[in-house]
Amino acid sequence: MGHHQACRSPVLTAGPNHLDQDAAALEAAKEAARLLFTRPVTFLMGAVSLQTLPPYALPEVAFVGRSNVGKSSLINALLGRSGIARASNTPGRTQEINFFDLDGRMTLVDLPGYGYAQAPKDKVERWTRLIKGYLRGRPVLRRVLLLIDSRHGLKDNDKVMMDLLDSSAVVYQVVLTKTDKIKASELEQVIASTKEQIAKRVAAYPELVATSSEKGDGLDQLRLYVAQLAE
Ligand SMILES: Nc1nc2c(ncn2[C@@H]2O[C@H](COP(=O)(O)OP(=O)(O)OP(=O)(O)O)[C@@H](O)[C@H]2O)c(=O)[nH]1
Ligand SMILES: [Mg+2]
Repeated sequence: MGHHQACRSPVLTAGPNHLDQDAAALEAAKEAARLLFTRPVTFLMGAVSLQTLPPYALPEVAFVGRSNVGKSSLINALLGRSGIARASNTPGRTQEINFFDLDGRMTLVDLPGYGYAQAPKDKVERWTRLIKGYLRGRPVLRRVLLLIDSRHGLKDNDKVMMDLLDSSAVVYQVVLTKTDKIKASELEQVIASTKEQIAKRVAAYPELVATSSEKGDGLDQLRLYVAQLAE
């Protein structure tokens, strides 16, 4: 530090120094978040009923959204590993609530999708009961990531899900998926309209994240959000 700087008043030097510190802190947090997602992951269990949910332990982050929106793919992409969560072209692939332990620091939860029209009615009812029961009755659930296909935006059944989360006071954050499938201008539009719609919601986290599990866009940003919730 030169003579110049030493002579400046503390007030004048506080600004830039603080910005440096903030930027350094942010970089450190990003690095820690990236690191967390390289750590060992273990599949804990798949629950097919509310009676068989695992006991409360670590903070949980749940991946929720319409069938085929990309929940399982996003979990794999965040972890940089394929095949941890089962993803597939067939809608309705994930049929139970799957719990993954991330390094004993948090639990990632992959839920069955909703809104799959071709699914047999009794199955849909069973899944709906299971998803609702889990989302309403889980004290360790720190945040729901509500996945929305960036090509489609919020659909009626997403709004029903948001109603449920609002009324259960579960904080949810919208994550747009499959951004590699649309143009940048379209993405901007869907971001703006989605933000406008979540602004009126009581339990919605105001910031959304636009992601592509395919290309990796937005994953570091999402890792940072999720890592803040780890123990
Ligand atoms: N292009 C592209 N395709 C994606 C992306 N994410 C997921 N997909 C594809 O979308 C399909 C569904 O992905 P899944 O991850 O199985 O979706 P899901 O939400 O877990 O589906 P369910 O378990 O049935 O509810 C698969 O064919 C994926 O390869 C993405 O970011 N970009
Ligand atoms: Mg799935």
